Amino acid sequence: MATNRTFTMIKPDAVEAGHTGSIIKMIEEAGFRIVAIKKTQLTPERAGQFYAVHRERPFYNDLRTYMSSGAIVPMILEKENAVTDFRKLIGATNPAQAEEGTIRKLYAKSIEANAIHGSDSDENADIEGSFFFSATEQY
Ligand code: DGI
Repeated sequence: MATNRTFTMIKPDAVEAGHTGSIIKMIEEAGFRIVAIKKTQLTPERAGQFYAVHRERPFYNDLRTYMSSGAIVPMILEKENAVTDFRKLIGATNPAQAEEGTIRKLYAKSIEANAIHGSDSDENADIEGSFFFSATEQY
């Protein structure tokens, strides 16, 4: 099976609460290789660009404000079936519906402050990874 890549970011609620290390440990123990990683903070404008697909949704403004409210830890990850397996590892968008043992079940506070992002397709993984990392930052 082909190795491929996904994009993730640990969101402001989880970084602020000091869960970065525990979440990275879960990711590595699930067999993902970290290709790129950094700590940064989005402006409201950049957060809006990242979530542009949701711009017509009622929660868009709140999401932009929340995603720019503190530091985030974006990463590019590699594994067989990376996109699908990573979505399983993080669990449902709403932590109340996330399965036991998933990152969101363990660490998310709410549907908005839900601890972590995971790309939903190979194409979006490429687009989102390039949003944060240049080609020379991916090893
Ligand atoms: O791919 P996901 O992050 O699981 O979910 P998504 O792409 O549908 O939504 C992106 C983010 O937008 C999600 O992680 C949190 C936020 N969001 C999604 N649905 C709602 C929401 N925020 C609020 N407040 N209410 C929602 O219904």
